[in-house]
Amino acid sequence: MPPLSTTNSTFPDQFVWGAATAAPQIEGAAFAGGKGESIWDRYCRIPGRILKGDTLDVACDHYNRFREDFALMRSLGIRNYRLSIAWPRIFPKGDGPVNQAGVDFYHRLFDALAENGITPWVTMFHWDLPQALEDRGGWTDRVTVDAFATYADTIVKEYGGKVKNWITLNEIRCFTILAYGPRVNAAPGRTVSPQQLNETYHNALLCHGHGVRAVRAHGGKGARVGLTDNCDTPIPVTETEKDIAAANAWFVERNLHILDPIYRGSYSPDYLARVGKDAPTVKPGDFELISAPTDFLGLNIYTGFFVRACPGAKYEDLGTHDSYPRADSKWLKITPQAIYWGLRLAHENYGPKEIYVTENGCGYDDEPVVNDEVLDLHRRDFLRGYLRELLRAIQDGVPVKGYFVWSLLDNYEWADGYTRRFGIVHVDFETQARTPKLSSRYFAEVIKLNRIV
Ligand code: GBH
Repeated sequence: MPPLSTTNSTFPDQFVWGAATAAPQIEGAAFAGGKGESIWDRYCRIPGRILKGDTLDVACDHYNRFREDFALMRSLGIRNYRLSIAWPRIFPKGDGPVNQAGVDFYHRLFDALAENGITPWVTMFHWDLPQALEDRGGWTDRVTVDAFATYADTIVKEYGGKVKNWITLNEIRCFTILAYGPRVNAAPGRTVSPQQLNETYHNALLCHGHGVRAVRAHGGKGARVGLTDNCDTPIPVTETEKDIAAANAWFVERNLHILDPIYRGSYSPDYLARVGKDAPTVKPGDFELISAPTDFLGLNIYTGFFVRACPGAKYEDLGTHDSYPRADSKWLKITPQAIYWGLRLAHENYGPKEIYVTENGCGYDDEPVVNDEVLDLHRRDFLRGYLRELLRAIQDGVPVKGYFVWSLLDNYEWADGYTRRFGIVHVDFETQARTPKLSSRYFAEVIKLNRIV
């Protein structure tokens, strides 16, 4: 047999391979160790909001099992781990007194990572706002911005010796627009006026700025920081000039309210025309804070929307038929090209120095363990297809430096509870047994050989 050609499937040297999680989705111990209540701890108890009424109380019990989980990561050869710190574990009321037990917990966790040779990539905020802050206005009020500034300073000072890669916020639009908008599907689930809604993400952008400021001030040597955004991603129906131009127009329209302030230091005239009297309040100094230079952009890319050129309009968004292939997560159409176009359009429009795919993966319902195995060939195929398109983006000049699979473990999938499983490692939520799925073995091989296998 001729040798396998690997020239077209090999990733650049030093490419960062990792797995991602978030504190509220895996830690459990929701009311232990002095942790304060988060908006999700409250929201998940509202009848009808969460599939099967699942709560975050126990989740993967990672709070008590992190050593075992890190040993498993190590055995799979996963050397980079994106995790989040639970704000209410550090400041149970959002601001005010620090909870020393929470501070100590993450010290132990970072030490255990180091012992296993795993590099942490730490998200400061992955949606678990302290409920006490929500009671004072939450994301609609600058009280949250002030509290976040203190929180960011505190954690960067505390852990800066152990953590060099910081991500400020995860997916601003999900904890603002989806949480305070007209079609609520996230905590706190409080619909506010259109003007207030625009304040929510302006406040989130300010927090991002404070996160960057905190890392520059206290991060120490080699500290780096960026935002993780989940840009809406179009796919040109044909990869031809006219459809690509249409896709680009769609991309700009759908993402400018978050990426323009960060990369250009202002809201664009198009955005301001669109929101009119509902524009957020911008105070002197806001944009200096928001647009402070970052080291990288994190992108979570799961799915795309098909767009084509349209006479007389900027684009046509085609929507998809029910029969379009998707994961069990209903919103997740299987569209490998989304990762190519999301990366490429972010690069062409905003030119971040480096881009990391901070999440990509798929949620399926029913992956039974049989003979100590989960044969998730659907996930293996999903990952392989997306990695191919990611590599194409690199080959076309997009500076993608790393990829984190979502997720290490099956976990609490927000409004979908424990039903939609995203892990490359299966979790039995009755016994807390972990079983690596076939996809984790596949991913381990990709990491080891640094190429698509
Ligand atoms: C990410 O969100 C999150 O960062 C992560 O915590 C999460 O577990 C992971 O992806 C998998 O979902 O039901 O129509 O209201 C991904 C982006 C945006 C996808 C909100 C689900 C809800 C669509 N998410 N969306 S809908």
